[in-house]
Amino acid sequence: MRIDVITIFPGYLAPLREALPGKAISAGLVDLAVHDLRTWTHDVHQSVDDAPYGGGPGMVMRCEPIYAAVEDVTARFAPARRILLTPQGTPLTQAVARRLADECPSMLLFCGRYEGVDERVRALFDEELSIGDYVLTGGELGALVVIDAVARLVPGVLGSAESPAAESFSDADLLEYPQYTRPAEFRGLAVPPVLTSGNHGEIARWRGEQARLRTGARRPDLAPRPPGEASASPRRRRD
Ligand code: JB8
Repeated sequence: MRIDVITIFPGYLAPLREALPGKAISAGLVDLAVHDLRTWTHDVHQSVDDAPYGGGPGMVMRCEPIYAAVEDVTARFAPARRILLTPQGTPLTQAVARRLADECPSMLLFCGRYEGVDERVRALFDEELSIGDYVLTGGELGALVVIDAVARLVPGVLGSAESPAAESFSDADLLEYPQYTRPAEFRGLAVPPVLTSGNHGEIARWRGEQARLRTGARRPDLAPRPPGEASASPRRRRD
């Protein structure tokens, strides 16, 4: 998968060169290119923002550099999906990450800053994504999260043992069951005996039960609901 990111802070994307996404890049499974938006400015100050029409606090990102950048990257790399990170976007879920990994051989992510982008910029994008109901100072952290979640689903990035398909539960339906490794007893805390029993049927049953119990206790919003029962009421967004 090819991923292009446009930002005024290219250094913000550096963490992706570490750990698993970094391995995916080194292995050639993910091709990440980070572009500095100021490359597409022409004035001596390389300005990307201006005061809002109608007044009000802060600055708004200007159309011209963003259109030039997105059109240039599009002409060069034909991204299959052009995505704007914004608090007003569709919430990122595991299903969204899976869809992007399955459908997109390439994608372009644009990270805004300041009070946001000129409204006319939205027309450049196929999708708008939000990573949660809180307000960040810009889209870079959202891009990191989207890329991490999608890159681990690219075929070959995870080893076969840890591959999502090999797990007994899909990533998002249930919380993980409790995990243990050696020693069998640590500061008086023992590993549940079933895990050292060698009975793989019993172990799978125990893990499934623990995952369901944990999901019901901590994330009742994820728990399967009888048909017809209302889900939690949606909350209104401020930003
Ligand atoms: C300016 O919280 B966020 C987010 C916040 C932002 C911009 C983009 C995304 C641009 N503030 O997802």
